Amino acid sequence: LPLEARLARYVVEGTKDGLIADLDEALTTAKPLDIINGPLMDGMSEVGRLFNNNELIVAEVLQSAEVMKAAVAYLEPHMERTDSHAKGRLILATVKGDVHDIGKNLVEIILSNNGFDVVNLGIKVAPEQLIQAVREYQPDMIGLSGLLVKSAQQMVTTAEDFRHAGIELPLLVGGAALTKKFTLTKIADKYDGPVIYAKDAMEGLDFANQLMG
Ligand code: B1M
Repeated sequence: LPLEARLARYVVEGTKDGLIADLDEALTTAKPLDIINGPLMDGMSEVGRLFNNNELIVAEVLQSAEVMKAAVAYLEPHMERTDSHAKGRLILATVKGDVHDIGKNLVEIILSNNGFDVVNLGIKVAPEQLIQAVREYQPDMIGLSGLLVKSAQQMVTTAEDFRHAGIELPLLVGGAALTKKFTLTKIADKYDGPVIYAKDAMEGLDFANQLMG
């Protein structure tokens, strides 16, 4: 198999045998982020498709996620980083009821490599925990991730709770089940500050730079 197909296959099959050697080979010609956004994401999309067709069980998807995480962890030290720091602080979380964290963690890596101070609150983070964290960490921006359809609704609820708590910080949202339209209508409707939808982590960085950089 060609290199790109092999990289996608590690994710689909949930195996790490040979992964590092192939990542090293890929790094000789491609940038770490292009490896993630290209073959590794292709593998994850295939996992999603197979899972949707009941051809994979949750335990297998979990193994795929492990491979993806291991690959991202291996690639991270090879990523470009800027020397500038203290551009601003962002608190980041996967919303209540949702355990998906690979995309959120990618946002953390990319923003922290580019001079932002990121406080990663983890997964299944309830609005009250977020409000508490805003008070504790005094961020310049809040980032929410969620992949389930119900997570999009949870973001609306979270935005509403922020409004009641008087929080108007820029709110960056992303995740597979969200759309720009949903963000600008449903979420923004319940929030007093700016709400920005990012389709991927790089777009998240662009917005963070525009707002805080
Ligand atoms: Co789940 N899962 N999963 N899953 N899973 C999806 C999301 C699903 C679409 C699969 C499918 O059916 N085709 C489906 C959702 C259906 C729906 O709601 N419509 C689904 C389901 C149903 C479930 C369970 C309910 C299954 C079950 O238990 N029966 C369960 C939910 C548990 C829960 O959350 N309460 C579940 C569990 C899991 C695992 C634990 C096994 C595992 C997650 C492991 C982990 O994250 N640690 C898992 C996985 C791996 C997936 C798929 C296959 C891949 C997700 C992923 O990591 N993608 C996924 C199918 C798919 O997405 N195609 C699926 C790679 C990642 C880099 O992309 O997170 O989208 P993503 O991030 C992107 C952008 O979205 C964006 O940037 C990233 C790219 O740069 N982005 C942001 C994300 N957050 C951002 C925040 C930002 C900015 C950009 O700013 C703050």
